[in-house]
Amino acid sequence: MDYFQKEIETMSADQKFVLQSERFVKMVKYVYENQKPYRAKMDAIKLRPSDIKSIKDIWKLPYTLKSDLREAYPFGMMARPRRDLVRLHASSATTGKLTVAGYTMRDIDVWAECAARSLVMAGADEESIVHVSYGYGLFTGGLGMHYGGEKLGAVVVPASAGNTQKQIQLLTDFGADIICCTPSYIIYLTEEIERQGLKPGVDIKLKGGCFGAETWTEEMRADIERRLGICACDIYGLSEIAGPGVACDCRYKTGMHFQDDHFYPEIVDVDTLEPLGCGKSGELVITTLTKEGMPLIRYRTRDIASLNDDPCPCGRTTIKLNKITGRSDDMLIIRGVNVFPSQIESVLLKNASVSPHYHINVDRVHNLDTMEIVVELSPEITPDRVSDIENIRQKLSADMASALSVSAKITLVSPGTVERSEGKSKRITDRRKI
Ligand code: DLL
Repeated sequence: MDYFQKEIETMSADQKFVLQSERFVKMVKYVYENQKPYRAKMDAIKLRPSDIKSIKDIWKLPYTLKSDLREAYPFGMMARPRRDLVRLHASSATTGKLTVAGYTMRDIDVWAECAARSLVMAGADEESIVHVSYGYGLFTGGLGMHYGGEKLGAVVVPASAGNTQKQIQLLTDFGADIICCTPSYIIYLTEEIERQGLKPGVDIKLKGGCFGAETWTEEMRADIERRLGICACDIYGLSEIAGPGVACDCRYKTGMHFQDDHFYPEIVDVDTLEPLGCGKSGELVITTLTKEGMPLIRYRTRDIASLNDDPCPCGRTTIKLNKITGRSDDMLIIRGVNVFPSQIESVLLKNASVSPHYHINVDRVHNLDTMEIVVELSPEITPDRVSDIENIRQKLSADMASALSVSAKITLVSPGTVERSEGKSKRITDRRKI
């Protein structure tokens, strides 16, 4: 199966422009009439829905911020009365209140369609068994991929997160060909599969997976693909917009195909908020084009990424989202230098002596920022002498300093000692904020 909805996924640029413009003009009017906080923003700059003629006018509109959602907590951003909503999801903010999202039946349906498109991109079809190890609950990962799998007509195994031994038993007994979980969890599962001597392709029948909800690097992808013999697709989403499936890689991995008939992406400069063209890295801003329950116009996601419009051999014509490199609020400023955890991960994964399990500790000692990277030695490394470990440490230190332009203390620990995560991993402890 090549596509889930071919006509939409391979639409020409002209058709796309017409469709996006039609939906966008309607959306602005709908939001103005039904979402008070945004109406106030438009009124404040004397902008009327009739001033918006096509998607090209998007720059005229104000941004919606995470803080707008928090101020309207819990239901102030809903554009429909409660009787029209059928589901609530929420994601925990590091700074207190939950960010809540409400969905109508149609919103759930559109989201399931996008998740189904994503599963097909990862290699699924109606014959597939889709094993979902994302958590089911307020987090959108589990239910999002679940409904996507059902929409596709596949068999869904709602394993949810946790209980790794049971997950492996289900994978071997049911023979799932597609798995959905976080990248850090698939690494953990892979280790366990290897430890039990199970053979990918023989005992484990996986062919592909949709891995997302946290940043991960190309090096991590290569590691997963090599060890499991699968096609590892990056999948992006956020509960405020729709959960997993807003964008997803196809097997060519030329960037995540952004479902731009439903969600319109922009990249803006983090400081000046000037819109940036393809290839330039900045904050991802998303406008929903069809959402009913909680539509959002120019929502600043805080995610840092870039877009590309290069043709993809798969034939899909959507704009593509390059890998998320971090969140603007995840960015560490160490002695004045900007550092993203993904840069650290890249360096670690290029070094065969260590494994991709790490934790970053940041502190301030005598007014000076310090950064420690605690990383596990690779299980294959059995150093005979203390000097072997010291050599690995020195090499990593030097690689890190040249990649980050700032020095870090490297602490090597034994395999299996860095805490594993079943959902989103928490890789940073910043004591400067405690
Ligand atoms: O994480 C939805 C999701 C579930 C996406 C499963 C993919 C797979 P939230 O909990 O609302 O929703 O968190 C959204 O997670 O703004 C990003 O910072 C981050 N994120 C999501 N997908 C990716 C990805 C889900 N592929 C926040 N790469 C987003 C990097 C991601 N970060």
